[in-house]
Amino acid sequence: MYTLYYAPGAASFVVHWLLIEAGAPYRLQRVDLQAGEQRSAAYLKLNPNGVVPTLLIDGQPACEAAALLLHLADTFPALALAPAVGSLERARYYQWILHLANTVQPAFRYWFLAAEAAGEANADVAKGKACGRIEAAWQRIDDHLQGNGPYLLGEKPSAADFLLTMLMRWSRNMPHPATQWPQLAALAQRMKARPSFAKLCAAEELTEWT
Ligand SMILES: N[C@@H](CCC(=O)N[C@@H](CS)C(=O)NCC(=O)O)C(=O)O
Repeated sequence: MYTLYYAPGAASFVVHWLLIEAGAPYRLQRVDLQAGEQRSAAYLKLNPNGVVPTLLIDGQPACEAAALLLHLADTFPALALAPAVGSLERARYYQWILHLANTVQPAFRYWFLAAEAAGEANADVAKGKACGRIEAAWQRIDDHLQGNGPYLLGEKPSAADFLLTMLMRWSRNMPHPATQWPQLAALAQRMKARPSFAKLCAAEELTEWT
């Protein structure tokens, strides 16, 4: 049994999505980020970073969205979302997940929380830089998908595409959302067509980009 500490549409989204794909038994525990519940003493015991997601696996906490994604893809091999360990495809799978988690995801924190990252006086500059970094990433990924797609690893989806889709969703209200890039738009369409995506949006009560 899993328990997912989540906030609607947040970095927990991709973990929730995999749990639904897997048909795994889980319960949801909503964390009110606006109210600062992520900084409560009780929550910090589970996740000292004070962020969502946290996943209780048999009662024990684990965190970091990309790590949980990798873990779930391996735990449920029937999903076929993780290439064989030791294969070249697996190396590329790690490459994409780490790139998305290390490079693209942190740029969103600068976009959404520029003042926290760079100070109030520098917030606009930081936001502009973050926007540029995110758009450059979309361009590079779109270039990759052109000829190598339709998914990041080629013909078949992997867990990396789920992480990419979550990040693309985060860009929906930016000046240039990811879906303005044609290959990314096609990938988003395919991922959103999965029955699990509608279930996920319903469970998180999301109404945008559904
Ligand atoms: N590296 C972490 C980042 C998680 C993260 O930044 N979560 C955000 C929501 S998308 C959060 O909980 N923010 C609350 C806060 O920073 O106070 C992960 O991928 O799990």
